[in-house]
Amino acid sequence: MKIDVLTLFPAMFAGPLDESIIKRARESGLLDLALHNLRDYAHDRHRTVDDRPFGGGPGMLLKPEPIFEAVEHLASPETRIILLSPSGRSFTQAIAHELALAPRLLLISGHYEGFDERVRQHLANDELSIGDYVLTNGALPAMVVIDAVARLLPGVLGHEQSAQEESFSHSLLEYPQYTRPADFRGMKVPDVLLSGNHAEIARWRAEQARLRTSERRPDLMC
Ligand code: JCQ
Repeated sequence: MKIDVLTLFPAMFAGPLDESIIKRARESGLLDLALHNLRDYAHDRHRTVDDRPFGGGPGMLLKPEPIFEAVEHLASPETRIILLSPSGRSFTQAIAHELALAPRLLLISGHYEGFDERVRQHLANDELSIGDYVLTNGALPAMVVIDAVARLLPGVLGHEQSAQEESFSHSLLEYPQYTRPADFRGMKVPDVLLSGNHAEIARWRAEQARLRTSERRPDLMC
C-alpha cells in the first residue's frame, strides 16, 4: 500500500513510524509511506498556508490553493483522500479494515480552526476523527490511522494478528490474561486458568469478556 501524508509538521512523523512493526512493514516494501510538507505547495515567498475566515471570527483556516495543488500533484484516480479533524466521522476498526483494502491513501492533516469548506466538499473523499477531543494538529491522528491500517496489511503481522484482532471483531473487550508466576507477591492467578480444563477456561474467558465489556463499554454490546 502507498500512503502519502500532507502535513505542516513532517518531522513529527519521525519516530513513531520508524519503530517496530511499521518499520519492518516499510523496510519490506509492504508499506510505502511518503511525507509531504504542505508549505512546499504555498505560492508566496513566506510560504503562507493559512488565512482569516470570511465573515470574521477567531483563528485561521488552511487556504484551499496549496491543498488542492498538493492533492493534484500526489493523488491518482485510485487514491482515497482523507482529512483528519475533530469534525470527521469516528475512526473505527471497521473503517481500518476498509481502508486496508485501498491501494493508495492520501491523509491530510488539519490545523488551526479548520479547512476551507471547499477542501471538504470538492477534494476529500472522507473526513475522520480519532476521538472527541481537540489536538493541536492532525499529525497524531494521521499516525493513528496509518498504524491501525498498516497492521492489517497482509504479511505485516505474524501470528500476533488474530489474537488482538478478536477484541473488536467480536465486539467485546479482551478477557483478563496472566503469565508466570502463578503467585506474584501474593497476587494469584485465578485457579481455573491453572486447571487444564479447556472447556471451563473458555467459558470463564467468555464470561469475563462479557462482564468487562458491560462494565466498561456497554456501548459495544448489542
Ligand atoms: C482528530 N480527533 C481530534 C485540530 C483542526 C480542521 O482540522 C483540524 C484538525 C485538528 C487535529 O485533529 C484533531 C482530532 N480526531 O484534533 C483542529
